Amino acid sequence: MSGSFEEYLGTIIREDIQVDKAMNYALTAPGKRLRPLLLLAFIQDCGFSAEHGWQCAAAIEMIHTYSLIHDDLPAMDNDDLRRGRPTVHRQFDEATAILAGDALLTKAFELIADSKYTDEEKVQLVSILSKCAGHQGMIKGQDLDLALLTRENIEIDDLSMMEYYKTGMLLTAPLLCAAVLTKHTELETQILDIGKKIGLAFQIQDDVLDYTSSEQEMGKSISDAKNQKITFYNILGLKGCTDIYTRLYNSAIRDIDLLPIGLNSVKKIILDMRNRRR
Ligand code: GRG
Repeated sequence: MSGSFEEYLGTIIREDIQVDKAMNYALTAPGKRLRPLLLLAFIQDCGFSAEHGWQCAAAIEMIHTYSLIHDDLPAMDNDDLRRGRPTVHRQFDEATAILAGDALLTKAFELIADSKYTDEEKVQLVSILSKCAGHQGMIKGQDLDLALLTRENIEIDDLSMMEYYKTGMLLTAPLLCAAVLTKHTELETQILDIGKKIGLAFQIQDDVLDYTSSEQEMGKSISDAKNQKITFYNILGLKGCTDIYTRLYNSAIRDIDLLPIGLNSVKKIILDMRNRRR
């Protein structure tokens, strides 16, 4: 990620009280920034400057960061390590972690509302982000995930549906937002399809990494095995998972090639995702 976007991220929340410190602690931690990268690559491929996308990319990263803080809480995965650092509730306390997550989510929408985008773009961006993050998006995925914990027979389709909502929708959001910012909303259907593929591929790969990578490499707690969660890895094994996620990433890249706009940098990011080790 370019130094300047990182610097910009660090300037958004002015530190005053404890919750601001916790927000910045989580937001400026070394995440992979995949969602901002996808958005910034898309708009640059369409001839816009990266800076044009910063506010929206930061808003998405804030929503993603909030979801990680809350996902790590004792009531959820109860994890100790995230982005190579103690989780927010371990570094601060549980109440502060809940507040920091809530505040990052709301701040994301403040950032869009106060941004330099046109009023029409703002409304479209808010609509995409609220749908992708909300009760018909990421939160729905988390709810399905909790429901699966008590189920005996879990099929691939159940996991795929849950992951589509939990991880896929927020990975699709940067592409949908970039389409708004570059005036390519006519590509929504194709983008939804591409997002679905990379979201599922990313999550299947995450399940593999949970078993094949170390906490140190991943920078986060490896808790699926600890929590005895059924994952793609349990059902399909290493080879089955690797075949499927590689096929999904490749298929997404072919879909991008069929679009009427050239998205070479986006394709490169998807290739990097395919080869990631964390
Ligand atoms: C409201 C208490 C409460 C909880 C909600 C919203 C939520 C909990 C959970 C969202 C689901 C979630 C955290 C999905 C994980 C998706 C995922 C694979 C995250 C890891 O993404 P990376 O690898 O992380 O891009 P970095 O740290 O690199 O940004």
